[in-house]
Amino acid sequence: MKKHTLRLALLSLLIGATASHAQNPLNFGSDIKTADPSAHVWQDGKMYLYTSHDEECQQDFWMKNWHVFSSEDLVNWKDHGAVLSVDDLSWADNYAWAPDAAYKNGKYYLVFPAGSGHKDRVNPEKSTKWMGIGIAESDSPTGPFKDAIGAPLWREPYANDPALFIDDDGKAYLYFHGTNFDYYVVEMAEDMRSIRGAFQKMDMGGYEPKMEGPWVFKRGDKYYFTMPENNRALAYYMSDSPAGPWQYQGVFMEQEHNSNNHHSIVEYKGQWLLFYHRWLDTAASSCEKRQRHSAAEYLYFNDDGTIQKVRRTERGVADFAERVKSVIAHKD
Ligand code: FUB
Repeated sequence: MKKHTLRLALLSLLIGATASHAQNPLNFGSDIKTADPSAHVWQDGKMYLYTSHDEECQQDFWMKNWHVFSSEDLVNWKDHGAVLSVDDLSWADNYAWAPDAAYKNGKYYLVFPAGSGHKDRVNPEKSTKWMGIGIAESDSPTGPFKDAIGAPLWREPYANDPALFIDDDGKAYLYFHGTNFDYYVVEMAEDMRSIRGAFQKMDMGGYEPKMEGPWVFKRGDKYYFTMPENNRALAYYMSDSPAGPWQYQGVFMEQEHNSNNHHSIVEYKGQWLLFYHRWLDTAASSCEKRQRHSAAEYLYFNDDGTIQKVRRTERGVADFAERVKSVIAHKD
């Protein structure tokens, strides 16, 4: 009996310890529901997450604003609030979907999809929904951001899920999800207020599944184009150039609950990190459905540059600060 009680006590201690170290979903200090986290590390050495914001129990992805969060240890996050809202736009009133951000010319840019109208799921021909991509700027990484041109960057094709990649030579490339325009890239003009040149169809090596939410990053001299394949499992391509040709490498995070995922990848303090969202049951919620929450995991590469499979964990990057400290200690 005594042995059994001791075992139980040890078990609850262990569960308590694990729970207190659980860091997924990320703790933003409130029960705000966030999705589509785009991670960036700016000159001040902090990690910034630009996210979309699901209203409680949201229906059909009607979303109104974008938030920014910052952290230095990936455990304690500061919510800088809604840094831009569809109410600030003259050309859209809904669909504040997956944003991204960039730093160029001494300014911070928020690139965001927004739109108007309704999607008619029963009679799609009656749908009036339209989406485009806007660009907003600020002197601060935490905004507030101001719509830089008072219009979308273009009206056709229908597009959302922008990802901005600034290469080492300062050129800015914009990737996105577009109707009949997936796997296209377009350069941004130097002042970031318009696109430069034509949309370029990228060579994806003959494999072009349905996708949304692209992300591009560089590691060493290799470029990575990552995306949720069929809007679900995270998959990637590699290339020697930001515009391809790309070679498909496979899935690095499996799908969960047949639900969408949206992600970003960044190196911070020597660790490669994957930010993504999970659809989780929310106990204290007024609706009986899963809602989206931002989460993070470590990302590991093989010697040949390929990405190792990532599992979703509750612990996430809870030990980030200790890890960074121990890497520094081992270097000394
Ligand atoms: O958050 C709204 C939409 O859901 C995003 O734009 C897609 O990538 C998916 O995550």
